[in-house]
Amino acid sequence: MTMTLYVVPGSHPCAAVERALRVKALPYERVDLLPVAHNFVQRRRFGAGTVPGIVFDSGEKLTGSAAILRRLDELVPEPPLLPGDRLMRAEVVQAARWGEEVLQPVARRLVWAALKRDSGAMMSYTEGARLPVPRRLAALAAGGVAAAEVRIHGASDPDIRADLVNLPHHLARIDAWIDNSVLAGSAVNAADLQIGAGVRLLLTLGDVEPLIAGRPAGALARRHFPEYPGHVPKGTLPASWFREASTSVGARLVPDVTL
Ligand SMILES: N[C@@H](CCC(=O)N[C@@H](CS)C(=O)NCC(=O)O)C(=O)O
Repeated sequence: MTMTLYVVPGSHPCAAVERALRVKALPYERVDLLPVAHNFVQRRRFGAGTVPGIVFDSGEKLTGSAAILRRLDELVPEPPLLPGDRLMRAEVVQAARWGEEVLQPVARRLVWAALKRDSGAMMSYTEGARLPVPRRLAALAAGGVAAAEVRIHGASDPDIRADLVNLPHHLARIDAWIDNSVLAGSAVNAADLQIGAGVRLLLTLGDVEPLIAGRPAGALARRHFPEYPGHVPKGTLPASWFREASTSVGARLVPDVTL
């Protein structure tokens, strides 16, 4: 089976799917697209503007990391991305959905907010990618791209400050899932991939990395995504936002991790 995977370099849902293809030892061709421009390309090819998108050798086309992971499991059942045990499977499905619907946008917002402040760091996310335009040109467009992505994804300053207040709760939830073996079990599953990729992207932010580094969530991300492009230096996001988040009412609440 051969397939073509359409990605934006550094995109975490794309990384999740790419890792799934490797877990299943499936050969694929990867096509790197540039952020914002990818929207038009994807819309034309798939009818939906996001990455990842995949074209199977049958001609079948699919976008959306969750849908692609599900389809990969149908087409190539071994090794499975969902556990055989019914109860554990339900937990993994729930965690994977949270990883896509809750954590994924948080990581995306934080990265674009940081890149808007330091657009020079954007090219670090394209390391190892084969860009469709000369790198010099891509670098020139970085500032405009970051500003557009901040608008597209609603990554305004108040959004980011709220994300930073919520982040410890998200990390506590992930650590609890690891504790219950929903994540980081003996076999990699769909939730490891969705959540691991989101945390791994967050680890590329020098300002956020210290909040994650020593935690089980950080180890999970590095285990499944040892290599990940991109780095935004510490000090890019205002330090006052982190102080404010750590002293907020939200930070004093016991994280709700009843799973
Ligand atoms: N939940 C979807 C989201 C896909 C998504 O939004 N991908 C981003 C890149 S990480 C994208 O293409 N955004 C559109 C844009 O940037 O214009 C998935 O997991 O596939």
